[in-house]
Amino acid sequence: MIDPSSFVQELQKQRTGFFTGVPDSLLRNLCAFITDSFDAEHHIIAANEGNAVALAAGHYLATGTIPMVYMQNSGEGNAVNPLLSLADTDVYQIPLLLCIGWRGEPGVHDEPQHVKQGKVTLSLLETMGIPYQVLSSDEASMKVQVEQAYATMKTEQAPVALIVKKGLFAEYALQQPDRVEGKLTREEALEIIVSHTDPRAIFVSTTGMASRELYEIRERNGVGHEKDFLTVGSMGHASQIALGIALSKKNRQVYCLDGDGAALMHLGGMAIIGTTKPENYFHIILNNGSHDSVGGQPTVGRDVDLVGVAKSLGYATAVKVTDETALVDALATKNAGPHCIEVLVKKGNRKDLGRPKSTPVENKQAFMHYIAEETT
Ligand SMILES: Cc1ncc(C[n+]2csc(CCOP(=O)(O)OP(=O)(O)O)c2C)c(N)n1
Repeated sequence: MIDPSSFVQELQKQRTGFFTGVPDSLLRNLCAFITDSFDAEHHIIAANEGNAVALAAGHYLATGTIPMVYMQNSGEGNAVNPLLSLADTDVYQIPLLLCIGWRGEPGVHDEPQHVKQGKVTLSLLETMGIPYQVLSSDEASMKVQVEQAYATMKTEQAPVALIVKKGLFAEYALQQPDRVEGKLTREEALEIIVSHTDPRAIFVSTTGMASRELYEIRERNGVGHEKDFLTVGSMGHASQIALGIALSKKNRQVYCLDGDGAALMHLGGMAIIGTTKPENYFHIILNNGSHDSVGGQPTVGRDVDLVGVAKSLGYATAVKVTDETALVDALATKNAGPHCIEVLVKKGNRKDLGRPKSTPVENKQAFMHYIAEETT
């Protein structure tokens, strides 16, 4: 195992002093150490991985020192464009150290949304012409790999990736005081939403614990899962999946159950919801000010006015609620949407929270069947 502090020290020896990225569960200990160790000028949790690459490129342009960009391999997709059309040797030749968590590594059991990404993680880098090494769990070898990565970045003037396997980094718990307040847990908020909406309502839930909690609520209630589309991967896209459904199912209420991190990741989607104006659309943002599902690293969700954003982008109504009564009132609106309900929730989840037992394809089939037969 590698101590996150000794890994970061190796990067600092190479003059790296700027860190940016989107948190990942496999990089949880490293992300927590970086979050605790660097101030806002030296560490920025980006809205998405493509933004992180661009932010790091800006740092390089301004300082000539090589920044570090961390991400889950799911985020490679978001990063492909700036890696190939900005940092690449054929374009601006910008050296960046990429640190990528390898979910779905072949041979290691993982959730379905990680399997394909895990299989193509290395070949995707090869296709992009980005040299990589799978980081060693032996401290001395890790140091050599880091030196080699910097040597390559300097000679090639291009990004290089270090791939991080599950369990590589030693435990490091986030020390930062938890400044996020909330009365309801995310799961309590979801329970209230499910029980105060039309029984024919359709739900599209976001990536991470929210989808797992929604699944368990249905199990507890002894009902099926056919009303719910669980966006287990594709973080940040639940709101547009819900929009696509709402536009074609105008006689049904469609609820996007979003996270603050996910909503911020592709915030532009809210402009499309606000201007498309689906009257049957509810955008519920469960705001815990953090990437709770992957370790609780902070987002800027509690520092920005999401209600103001929704209003300015054309949502018919937008409210912020903190307790059950206000949430139930907001859900009871009979006015035409789109509506935005920001629910301030606590961080954290039940320790015994399970995972969906059905496959994504089974989920999709049951969902499509349900909404097809309920068209009229
Ligand atoms: C593109 C991409 N980047 C990163 C991740 C890893 N990831 C999964 S859930 C999550 C946090 C989501 O935060 P938020 O939407 O605020 O919901 P919360 O977990 O706080 O309920 C992250 C970063 C991912 N799945 N996909």
